[in-house]
This record gives sequence, structure tokens and C-alpha cells, in this order.
Amino acid sequence: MHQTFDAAIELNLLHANQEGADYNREHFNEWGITCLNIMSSPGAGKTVLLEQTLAALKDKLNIAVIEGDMTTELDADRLRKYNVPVIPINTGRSCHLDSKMVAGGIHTLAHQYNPSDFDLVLVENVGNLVCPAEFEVGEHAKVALLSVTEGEDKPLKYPVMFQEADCLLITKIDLAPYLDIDLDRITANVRQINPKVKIISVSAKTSEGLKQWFAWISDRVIENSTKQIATQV
Ligand SMILES: Nc1nc2c(ncn2[C@@H]2O[C@H](COP(=O)(O)OP(=O)(O)OP(=O)(O)O)[C@@H](O)[C@H]2O)c(=O)[nH]1
Ligand SMILES: [Mg+2]
Repeated sequence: MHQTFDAAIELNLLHANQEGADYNREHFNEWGITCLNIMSSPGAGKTVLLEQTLAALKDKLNIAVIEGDMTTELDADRLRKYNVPVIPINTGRSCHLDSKMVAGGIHTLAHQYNPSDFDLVLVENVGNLVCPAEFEVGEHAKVALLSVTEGEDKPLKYPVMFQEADCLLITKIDLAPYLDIDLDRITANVRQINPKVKIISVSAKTSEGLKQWFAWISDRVIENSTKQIATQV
């Protein structure tokens, strides 16, 4: 009985979140913005990747960041150095961003800037390999990071994030030679969970793979704006 009741509550929660995510996406579409939801375990390298991404792309695309963390603005402060709008969201005790929190971030962005001026909103989710994948925030694509230090088995043990991802970045590959890890095994495990996901191996330290990542982002922005224009005609 309790179990049925709990399942019903969870379903309602996810349903309400999904409605909010659809609403956020409608706004992004109206403004011609592509939104990417960046997710991983704590410390897999999301903020370093965003730092590199802003440095490389901020003169080509108008970018804003929604920065989710349980507490502090430490990551937001790191990204503000790139002179792009960074909207911090502290989730308190929650281990993920939800669509309502991101709606608040969008509201702040739209209040302070002309939202139609932006091409890309990057959302850095709270570091967690499970919950963020369950809660859409209105993104057009999900990006998951898995660092080589986490182990080959993680896609099999925490499958939801890997099932949901459109792009999987295997990060910190500069560290692979120092670890007892098989990069091909990571890829095989990811493919077992999600055969179609785009996989890019990167190192923020040596810059290996970053050009491929920047190209993937640019392709998503072009593809999405073409779709948005087509639906407006
Ligand atoms: N060697 C190496 N270290 C990296 C790389 N990318 C990130 N790191 C290091 O990993 C640590 C965590 O990086 P962050 O970018 O803060 O990770 P994060 O995913 O944003 O962490 P949370 O926001 O707390 O979940 C830092 O000490 C980074 O310098 C990489 O490609 N190579
Ligand atoms: Mg971070």
C-alpha cells in the first residue's frame, strides 16, 4: 500500500517537472536559444570543461550559464571571469536541478538581458550521477561526463544517466596512463547501455578532444536553430 502511494507521488512529481521542462523549452525555442544540460558525478570536470568552452566559443556564440550547486557560488565565480552572464542556483538539500529552479534562472536572465540575444544556455547541474538524469529542465540535449578515475563499471551500475545522454564525454584522459583502466571497456559499457550516444574523449589539461566537443556544440546550435525557424514559419 505504502509502496503504491510512494510510486504515485513520484509519478506526480516527475509529471509536474516534465510540464515545467516543456514550458522552459518553449521559452528557449521562442528566443532561438539552444540549451544543454551538463551532468556528472561530483568532480568529473564539468566546470573546467565549461571554462574551456567559454574561452573557445564566447566570441562565436552568445552564451549564458545557469550554474547549479547545492551551496556556494564557487563555480559561478570561476565562470564569471569569462564575462558571460552566469545565473547561480543553490539547490539547498536537493541533489539535482529541477525545471522550476531553472525557470527561476531563465526569469532572472530574461529580466537582466534580452533573451533573444543568446544562442546557447549551458546548465551545469549539481554533481550527482543519478538524480539529475531523472529531472528534465527544458534542455535540447543532455551531456554526461564520466572521468577515467571513476572506473569502467559506472555506466552499468548507474545506467539512467548514460541511457539519457545525447553526448558522453570521457574526461581526464590525460590521467589514464596512471590508472588501471581500459578506455575501450568504458566505451563498450557505455555502448551497451546506449548504442547511439556520441562519445568524445577529452582532457581539459592537454586539450585533447576539445575541438570535437566544440564542433558537437556548434552542430547542436545550428541544428536546433534551423528547427526553431522551421516551426515558426
Ligand atoms: N588531470 C585532469 N584534471 C582535471 C581535468 N578536468 C578537471 N580536472 C580536475 O578535476 C577537479 C574537479 O574539476 P571540476 O571542473 O571542478 O569538476 P565539477 O564536475 O565541476 O565538480 P562539481 O561541480 O563539484 O560537481 C579539479 O581539480 C580539476 O582541475 C582533466 O581533464 N585532467
Ligand atoms: Mg562544477
